[in-house]
Amino acid sequence: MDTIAFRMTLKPGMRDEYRRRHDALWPELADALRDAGIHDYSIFLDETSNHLFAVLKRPADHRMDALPHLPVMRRWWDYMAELMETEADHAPVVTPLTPVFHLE
Ligand code: RM4
Repeated sequence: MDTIAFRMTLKPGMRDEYRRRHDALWPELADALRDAGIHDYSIFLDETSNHLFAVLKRPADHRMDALPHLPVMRRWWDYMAELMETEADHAPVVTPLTPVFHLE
């Protein structure tokens, strides 16, 4: 099992709406994320920079690469695009984070 982390960016003033939408995460999207092998998925906001730090666990045989091709993922990214910095196709701008420390 791997833990990975990545950074995304929230647009200014969108914290409450971002949280509200994730509190009401579509069950169909939660199923798709779990089917891809994701679990223990958390997102933290740095309110000084608007950076979102996402951390999740996944097995070696995860299927996260398929997520951008799923209609439910594309619908979610379209829905979230007004709140987040995105690529032209509405996928969030993602910066992978390098692990530098871990304490069991
Ligand atoms: C985030 C972003 C990510 C997604 C989570 C559930 O705002 O869209 O891609 O995995 O929501």
